[in-house]
Amino acid sequence: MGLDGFYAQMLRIRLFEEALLKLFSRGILRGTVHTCLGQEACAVGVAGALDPRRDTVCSNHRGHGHFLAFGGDMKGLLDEIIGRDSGICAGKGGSQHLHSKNFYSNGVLGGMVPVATGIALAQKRSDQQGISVVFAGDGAMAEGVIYEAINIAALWSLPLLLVIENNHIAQTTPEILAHASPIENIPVAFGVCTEKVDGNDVLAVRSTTDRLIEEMRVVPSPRCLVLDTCRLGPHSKSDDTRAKDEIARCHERDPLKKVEAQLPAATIANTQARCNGELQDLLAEFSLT
Ligand SMILES: Cc1ncc(C[n+]2csc(CCOP(=O)(O)OP(=O)(O)O)c2C)c(N)n1
Ligand SMILES: [Mg+2]
Repeated sequence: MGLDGFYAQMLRIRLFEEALLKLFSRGILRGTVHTCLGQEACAVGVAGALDPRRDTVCSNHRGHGHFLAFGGDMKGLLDEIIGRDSGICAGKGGSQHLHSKNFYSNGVLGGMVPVATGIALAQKRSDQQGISVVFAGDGAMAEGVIYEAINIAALWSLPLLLVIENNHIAQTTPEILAHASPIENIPVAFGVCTEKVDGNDVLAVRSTTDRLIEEMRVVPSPRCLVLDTCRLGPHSKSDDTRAKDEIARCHERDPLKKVEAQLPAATIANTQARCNGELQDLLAEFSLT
């Protein structure tokens, strides 16, 4: 896929989630939603390197981008978030508790890492050479269950790719108040080969994931990919406690702007028109325009 393809995928996620926040403020959505605004390159770069027929993705509370980038159905997701029977989980899972094909998510912080480790064991025992991918945030990395799961994955050489999206904040708690040492030290302490990449650079995320997946298919063993990224939006709907200049610095790193700087203006305009059209058609189908 070329840069224009990556751009289109990231933009679809961006527009979909911006629409969710608007639907929330109109009282159309209930419960909560956590958007991945600003972190789209993590989702697109990782998921694009996977084989949806044999690889699995376990996601967290901020999982719409992971779901869409892994080939998930946007209409089924919107149906699910609205809480309709026609949603991908019959409207019972909502935004955070999704399952469709090889995609699973759960809102319990760190809770999917042991699940993904179990899936990795099943994958190692099958002859499909599938990889179990799990996303976790910097805050989740303070949960004890993750340490147990990494230990078993390393001990049993399981094909588990732990992707840490380090946006340096957990709701309102900055990383420096939650972790005694850099997050990448955690998997390294268990002997897990760990790489750190700019999570707002979709090409870097994709090429690194491609390489890690290739290595893991040949010799199953865990890997950790730490993605340095930034949350552009609130934690969930309107709860952002960060200083304005900190948020402004995140906007300077916007992964979409980074790609736009490398694309012809006509490509950007066409992609925007196409992605906007797709979203407007979807909202019209739901009578939500
Ligand atoms: C076990 C548990 N504790 C607390 C929460 C409430 N909670 C939801 S998201 C979140 C912060 C998560 O931060 P991080 O892991 O860095 O992910 P991010 O939101 O930054 O993507 C918290 C505390 C939860 N869902 N599960
Ligand atoms: Mg975080």
